[in-house]
Amino acid sequence: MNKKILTSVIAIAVVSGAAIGGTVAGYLKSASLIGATFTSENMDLNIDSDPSSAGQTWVTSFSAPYSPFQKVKPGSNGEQILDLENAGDVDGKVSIRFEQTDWSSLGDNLVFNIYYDQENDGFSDDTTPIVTGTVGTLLNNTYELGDMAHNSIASVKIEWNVPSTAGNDIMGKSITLNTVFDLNQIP
Ligand SMILES: [Ca+2]
Repeated sequence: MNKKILTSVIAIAVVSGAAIGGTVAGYLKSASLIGATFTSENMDLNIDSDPSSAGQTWVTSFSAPYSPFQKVKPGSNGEQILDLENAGDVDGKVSIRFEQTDWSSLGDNLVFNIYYDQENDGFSDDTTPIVTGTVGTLLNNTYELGDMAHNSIASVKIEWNVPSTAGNDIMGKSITLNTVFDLNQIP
Protein backbone atom coordinates (compact mmCIF):
# COMPACT_ATOMS: atom_id res chain seq x y z
CA MET A 1 0.00 0.00 0.00
CA ASN A 2 1.33 3.35 -0.92
CA LYS A 3 0.64 5.48 2.09
CA LYS A 4 0.90 9.19 1.84
CA ILE A 5 2.95 10.93 4.47
CA LEU A 6 0.73 13.10 6.57
CA THR A 7 1.70 16.26 8.30
CA SER A 8 -0.03 17.43 11.39
CA VAL A 9 0.63 20.24 13.73
CA ILE A 10 0.23 19.75 17.38
CA ALA A 11 1.00 22.32 19.95
CA ILE A 12 1.10 21.09 23.46
CA ALA A 13 1.78 23.19 26.44
CA VAL A 14 3.17 20.01 27.88
CA VAL A 15 4.76 21.60 30.74
CA SER A 16 2.50 24.00 32.42
CA GLY A 17 3.17 22.55 35.81
CA ALA A 18 1.07 23.96 38.56
CA ALA A 19 2.21 23.41 42.06
CA ILE A 20 -0.42 22.98 44.66
CA GLY A 21 0.60 23.39 48.20
CA GLY A 22 -1.80 21.25 50.12
CA THR A 23 -3.09 22.53 53.37
CA VAL A 24 -1.67 20.43 56.13
CA ALA A 25 -4.06 20.22 58.98
CA GLY A 26 -4.47 18.30 62.16
CA TYR A 27 -1.00 17.31 63.20
CA LEU A 28 -0.19 20.28 65.42
CA LYS A 29 -2.81 20.10 68.08
CA SER A 30 -1.28 20.51 71.52
CA ALA A 31 -3.28 23.54 72.45
CA SER A 32 -2.57 23.48 76.15
CA LEU A 33 1.18 23.78 76.10
CA ILE A 34 1.99 27.28 77.27
CA GLY A 35 4.84 29.24 75.85
CA ALA A 36 5.73 26.95 72.99
CA THR A 37 5.87 28.20 69.50
CA PHE A 38 4.49 25.92 66.88
CA THR A 39 5.57 26.39 63.33
CA SER A 40 3.39 24.76 60.77
CA GLU A 41 5.26 22.68 58.27
CA ASN A 42 4.58 23.48 54.69
CA MET A 43 4.18 21.70 51.39
CA ASP A 44 5.83 23.26 48.42
CA LEU A 45 6.09 21.70 44.98
CA ASN A 46 8.14 23.24 42.18
CA ILE A 47 8.78 22.33 38.58
CA ASP A 48 11.93 22.87 36.52
CA SER A 49 11.22 25.29 33.68
CA ASP A 50 14.54 24.61 31.98
CA PRO A 51 13.88 21.94 29.32
CA SER A 52 17.58 21.29 28.80
CA SER A 53 19.55 19.07 31.12
CA ALA A 54 22.00 21.87 31.79
CA GLY A 55 20.37 23.27 34.88
CA GLN A 56 17.21 23.65 36.88
CA THR A 57 15.08 26.73 37.29
CA TRP A 58 12.40 26.09 39.87
CA VAL A 59 9.04 27.72 39.38
CA THR A 60 5.45 26.91 40.28
CA SER A 61 4.12 27.24 36.74
CA PHE A 62 5.42 27.90 33.25
CA SER A 63 4.46 27.70 29.62
CA ALA A 64 6.23 25.37 27.25
CA PRO A 65 9.07 27.38 25.74
CA TYR A 66 8.79 25.44 22.54
CA SER A 67 6.67 22.67 21.17
CA PRO A 68 8.46 19.37 20.68
CA PHE A 69 5.29 18.06 19.08
CA GLN A 70 5.09 20.09 15.91
CA LYS A 71 4.24 18.30 12.71
CA VAL A 72 3.67 14.88 14.13
CA LYS A 73 2.46 12.21 11.76
CA PRO A 74 1.52 8.55 12.06
CA GLY A 75 4.58 6.79 13.43
CA SER A 76 5.99 9.86 15.20
CA ASN A 77 7.33 9.53 18.69
CA GLY A 78 9.42 11.38 21.24
CA GLU A 79 9.76 12.20 24.90
CA GLN A 80 10.00 15.04 27.37
CA ILE A 81 11.41 14.84 30.89
CA LEU A 82 10.18 17.14 33.64
CA ASP A 83 11.90 17.61 36.98
CA LEU A 84 9.93 18.25 40.15
CA GLU A 85 11.14 19.51 43.51
CA ASN A 86 9.46 18.93 46.85
CA ALA A 87 10.81 21.99 48.60
CA GLY A 88 8.65 21.66 51.68
CA ASP A 89 8.98 19.80 54.96
CA VAL A 90 6.42 17.11 54.29
CA ASP A 91 6.68 13.82 52.41
CA GLY A 92 4.05 13.44 49.74
CA LYS A 93 2.71 11.51 46.81
CA VAL A 94 2.96 13.04 43.37
CA SER A 95 0.11 12.82 40.91
CA ILE A 96 -0.33 14.03 37.34
CA ARG A 97 -3.34 15.33 35.48
CA PHE A 98 -3.85 16.65 31.96
CA GLU A 99 -6.31 19.42 31.26
CA GLN A 100 -7.25 20.44 27.77
CA THR A 101 -7.24 23.97 26.53
CA ASP A 102 -7.79 23.10 22.87
CA TRP A 103 -9.02 19.76 21.64
CA SER A 104 -9.30 17.83 18.39
CA SER A 105 -9.40 14.23 17.20
CA LEU A 106 -5.61 14.22 17.37
CA GLY A 107 -5.97 13.70 21.13
CA ASP A 108 -7.60 10.33 20.49
CA ASN A 109 -4.58 9.26 18.40
CA LEU A 110 -1.79 10.55 20.61
CA VAL A 111 -0.55 7.95 23.10
CA PHE A 112 1.27 8.90 26.29
CA ASN A 113 3.44 6.58 28.41
CA ILE A 114 4.42 8.20 31.69
CA TYR A 115 7.34 7.07 33.84
CA TYR A 116 8.37 8.19 37.31
CA ASP A 117 11.97 8.42 38.51
CA GLN A 118 11.57 8.86 42.25
CA GLU A 119 15.30 8.91 42.99
CA ASN A 120 16.18 11.35 40.19
CA ASP A 121 18.91 8.94 39.12
CA GLY A 122 17.72 8.29 35.58
CA PHE A 123 15.02 6.11 34.06
CA SER A 124 17.04 2.95 33.41
CA ASP A 125 15.51 1.42 36.56
CA ASP A 126 12.05 2.89 35.88
CA THR A 127 11.11 1.15 32.65
CA THR A 128 7.50 0.31 33.46
CA PRO A 129 5.08 3.10 32.63
CA ILE A 130 2.93 4.20 35.56
CA VAL A 131 0.30 5.60 33.23
CA THR A 132 -0.42 4.68 29.62
CA GLY A 133 -3.20 5.60 27.23
CA THR A 134 -4.37 8.01 24.61
CA VAL A 135 -4.59 11.60 25.73
CA GLY A 136 -8.32 11.32 25.20
CA THR A 137 -8.63 8.63 27.85
CA LEU A 138 -6.21 10.30 30.29
CA LEU A 139 -7.79 13.73 30.15
CA ASN A 140 -8.97 15.21 33.45
CA ASN A 141 -8.14 12.07 35.43
CA THR A 142 -5.64 12.19 38.27
CA TYR A 143 -2.94 9.51 38.30
CA GLU A 144 -0.69 8.89 41.26
CA LEU A 145 2.93 8.46 40.20
CA GLY A 146 4.65 7.65 43.47
CA ASP A 147 6.19 8.90 46.70
CA MET A 148 8.25 12.03 46.94
CA ALA A 149 10.23 12.75 50.08
CA HIS A 150 10.55 16.27 51.41
CA ASN A 151 13.53 18.21 50.17
CA SER A 152 14.01 15.92 47.16
CA ILE A 153 13.93 16.02 43.39
CA ALA A 154 12.14 13.51 41.16
CA SER A 155 11.67 13.26 37.42
CA VAL A 156 8.71 12.46 35.23
CA LYS A 157 9.13 11.28 31.64
CA ILE A 158 6.31 11.62 29.15
CA GLU A 159 6.84 9.44 26.10
CA TRP A 160 4.46 10.07 23.25
CA ASN A 161 3.70 8.42 19.97
CA VAL A 162 1.17 8.51 17.18
CA PRO A 163 0.38 4.95 16.06
CA SER A 164 1.10 4.27 12.41
CA THR A 165 -2.52 3.17 12.10
CA ALA A 166 -3.71 6.74 12.62
CA GLY A 167 -5.32 8.13 9.53
CA ASN A 168 -6.09 11.29 7.73
CA ASP A 169 -8.43 12.50 10.43
CA ILE A 170 -5.50 13.87 12.43
CA MET A 171 -4.09 15.85 9.54
CA GLY A 172 -3.81 19.52 10.33
CA LYS A 173 -5.22 19.02 13.81
CA SER A 174 -3.77 20.34 17.02
CA ILE A 175 -4.38 20.07 20.72
CA THR A 176 -3.11 22.07 23.65
CA LEU A 177 -2.76 20.68 27.14
CA ASN A 178 -1.83 21.80 30.59
CA THR A 179 0.06 19.29 32.67
CA VAL A 180 -0.66 19.63 36.36
CA PHE A 181 1.26 17.95 39.14
CA ASP A 182 -0.11 17.69 42.66
CA LEU A 183 1.68 16.78 45.85
CA ASN A 184 -0.45 15.26 48.57
CA GLN A 185 0.71 14.66 52.10
CA ILE A 186 1.40 11.06 53.04
CA PRO A 187 -0.78 10.48 56.09
CA1 LIG B 1 15.52 5.92 38.65
